Amino acid sequence: MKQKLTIALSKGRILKDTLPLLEAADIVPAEDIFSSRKLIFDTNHDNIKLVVIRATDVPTYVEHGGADMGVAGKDVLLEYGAKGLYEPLDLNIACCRLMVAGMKNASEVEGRMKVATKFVNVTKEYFARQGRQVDIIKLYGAMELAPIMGLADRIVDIVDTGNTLRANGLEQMEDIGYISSRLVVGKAAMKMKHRQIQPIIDLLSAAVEARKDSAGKEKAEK
Ligand code: PRT
Ligand code: MG
Repeated sequence: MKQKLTIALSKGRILKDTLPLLEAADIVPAEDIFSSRKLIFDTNHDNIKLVVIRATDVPTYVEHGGADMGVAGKDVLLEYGAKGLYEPLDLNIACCRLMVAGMKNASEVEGRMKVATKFVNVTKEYFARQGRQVDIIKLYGAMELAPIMGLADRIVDIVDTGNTLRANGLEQMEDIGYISSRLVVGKAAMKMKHRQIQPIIDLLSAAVEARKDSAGKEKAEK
């Protein structure tokens, strides 16, 4: 008999790119997620359900077994610091970079630098690894505003096109790392439901490769 399987999806910008990958793995929600206020969705499989939650809650659900597997940004995973999670697949969606940024042409900071970010743990670790002492100011949104208002010398935030930084008179200064969305699987789930989970990982992996190939072809044709 097939065991029940729950997959946690990050709502917001990741979701739109996640659904086609799931569909390629033959997992299709029974109704339109975007026009519904439900949190739990049935799928074309009796035993598989999707829960759609805040991105930052995905690792918590998966680590504690509230969901068996999930999709979350590497930024969220790094900040959460999950030990009880496997990360078997880079889904290659919602790709971006985590950056240190500041006002354009800002001078060197003397003394302790003030860094505003929502990625407190990642930021602490990044500067500590370099032996640089900083004061971290936790924000929940619009980090770009902090240097403009004199709240902080620098920010640590996600950068994709760089348009948001430019539009606010900021520039990229240091590249902390590459971010994309990852498939995560709970350690308990991987053990207990391996026979169900492994084929899904394989199908998702094939879908990721197929998507890379078609993106490559599109580029070559341009
Ligand atoms: O919005 P909410 O607080 O509910 O949650 P969230 O911000 O975590 O969710 P969402 O949907 O905004 O982002 C989910 C995930 O998408 C992030 O965790 C990243 O893994 C990934 N991602 C990819 C991005 C971006 N690209 C991105 N560009 N997340 C945020 N941005 C923002 C960034 O914060 C900045 O304000 O877009 C702006 C920069 O974009 P550019 O193109 O102007 O450089
Ligand atoms: Mg957001």
